[in-house]
Amino acid sequence: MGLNLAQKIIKEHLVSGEMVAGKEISIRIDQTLTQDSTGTMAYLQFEAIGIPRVKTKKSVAYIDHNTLQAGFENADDHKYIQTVASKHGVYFSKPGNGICHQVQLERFGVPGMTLLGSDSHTPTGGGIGMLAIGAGGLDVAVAMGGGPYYLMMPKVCKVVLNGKLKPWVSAKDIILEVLRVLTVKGGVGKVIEYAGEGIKSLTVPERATITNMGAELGATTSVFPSDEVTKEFLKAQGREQDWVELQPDTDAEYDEVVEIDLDKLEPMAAKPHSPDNVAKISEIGKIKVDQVAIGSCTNSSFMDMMKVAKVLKGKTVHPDVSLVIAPGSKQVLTMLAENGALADMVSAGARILESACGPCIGMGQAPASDAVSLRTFNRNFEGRSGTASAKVYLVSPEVAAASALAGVLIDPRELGEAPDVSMPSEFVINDNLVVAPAAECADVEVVRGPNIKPFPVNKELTEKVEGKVLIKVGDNITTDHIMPSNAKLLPYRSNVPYLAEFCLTPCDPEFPKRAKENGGGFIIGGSNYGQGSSREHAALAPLQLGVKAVITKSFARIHMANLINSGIIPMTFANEADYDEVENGDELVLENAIEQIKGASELVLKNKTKNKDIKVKVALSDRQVEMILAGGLLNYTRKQNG
Ligand code: MIC
Ligand code: SF4
Repeated sequence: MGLNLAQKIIKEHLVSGEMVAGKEISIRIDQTLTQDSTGTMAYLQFEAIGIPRVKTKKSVAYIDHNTLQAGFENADDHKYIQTVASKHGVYFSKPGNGICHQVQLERFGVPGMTLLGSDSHTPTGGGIGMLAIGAGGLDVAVAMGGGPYYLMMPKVCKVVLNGKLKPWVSAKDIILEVLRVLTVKGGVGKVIEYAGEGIKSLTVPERATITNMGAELGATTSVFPSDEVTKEFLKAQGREQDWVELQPDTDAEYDEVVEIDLDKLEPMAAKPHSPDNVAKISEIGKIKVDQVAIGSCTNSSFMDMMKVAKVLKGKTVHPDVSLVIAPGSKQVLTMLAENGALADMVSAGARILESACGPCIGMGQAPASDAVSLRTFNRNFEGRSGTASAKVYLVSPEVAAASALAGVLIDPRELGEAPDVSMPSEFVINDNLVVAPAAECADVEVVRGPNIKPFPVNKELTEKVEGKVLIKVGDNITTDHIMPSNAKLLPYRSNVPYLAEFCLTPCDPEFPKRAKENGGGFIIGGSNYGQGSSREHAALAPLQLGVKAVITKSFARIHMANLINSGIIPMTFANEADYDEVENGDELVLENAIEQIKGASELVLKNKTKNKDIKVKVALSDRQVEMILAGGLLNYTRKQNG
């Protein structure tokens, strides 16, 4: 039987396990990336592991998330990351160089290699034919140290793209359509592999828009073949030597197939408050728009920006609209400045932001109360923009630019002929904002500001795990609910005790207080609990507050791994109906915890308040069982190393 693309790359990197879907495997990691908001934790953990120099082919530390620097905290974190990176053999991408995923694609991504990143949108690298996976900082720290990355062997879903996109319809509309079909849970446990005639007409940055937002499907990753289009892109980036051809075998098998006719797609939007709440622009109608934000790791490539500049050229942004644009990288911004497109944007009234995540993670540009904000980003979870009452629609750059002029959401096809934008045959290459690591570890002193606090580490599992239900939440709870991120909180990513005071507060402002008063306890969640970001703070903050287990209908992949890494037991209801029976304040106890966790996948949890047994599942590999027993990955690794 032939192999599909995902299986080929996995096979090439397999360290342990059998390539059977649902079984734990481990793979060798060639490249890693970190960004500043998850990076401090990743490097603190790397230091705790105690390996002097990274063992990957290339590791890069980016500063792109928190660039406001409203106080010393943030600048301190940047200094820490720069010095710790230099000491341990990691390249440092300075603030201003761009959004990690955009820069990684442009300058470092190599088809066929594996990339592990402490950011959930790491799969952007799938656009260039990498197996690029998002993970918690600790997993990335282990990978930097040369350890393999453990994951469940995914199923592979083939998405066949037929035909060709019509004018004004873009790559964003393709991934919105995939989200409409598969939903935010549809990719869990799967790699999404793109195939079909239609991919030939998609450039690498367009493919990267699709693999980037594959994160919103809950997928392990998404991947495109590496073909002539990939070669052209690498050549234009001066990296033709990095190209290899990668195709699935002709008799490759897939677990699932989805077909999409590109000719039939229309401009679409994901309506508030979920990336899978997708409708055609023509169906949504001409709603009034207050803000338009163009950029983010999904849609900030040179081509995207050129389309926007051409729509704006010679026009003026509607008086009631605030338009902000953040080009994705220094390369993109330089090219826009050199060819005059930047002037077209500015003279139309766009406010240009630095090449960073910015409004996507609530770092500024929070919309007005009840405002409608159109964003070319990938997530529109409630409150993520920084304004709880804002209504965020996720759209393509074409829809965003056209609507910024019109003042209402419009189908850009109303503007007539679509702008003609083609891939440059040469990008402007200048990597002067990438600082190479020091040749010798000893030459660098790591600088640690007062905001960098020790992170919580769990203890070995006890015989009895007991406590109260501290909170009960519904389906699709995101990491933005569990550990909110915005301009006020992002500076504290290396200060878990402070962050913990805000844990789950969007769901219940009293949660941190209650958790502390009760000496910790249990969280009850619905399905797809923990979707979204890779931030392990969504596990570390509950750990700080004494949370022992989280019981849900189902988990999102990265968050579940982060809980296990923190030694918090992820349980799922064996019988989903039991979710309805558990209430806030109920006293729960897992007797003989060690024996139960070791012995069976189905455990009995007692609800003492209701005098009822709840059957729960703990779907852990043998290694994960050992991690829970040891009290998390760090303790487990230390134990392994004696
Ligand atoms: C996000 O888009 O939510 C983030 C901010 O990039 C996160 C990482 C983080 O929380 O620092 C992600 O996607 O993993
Ligand atoms: Fe940054 Fe937004 Fe991309 Fe996350 S999704 S990496 S915050 S641009």
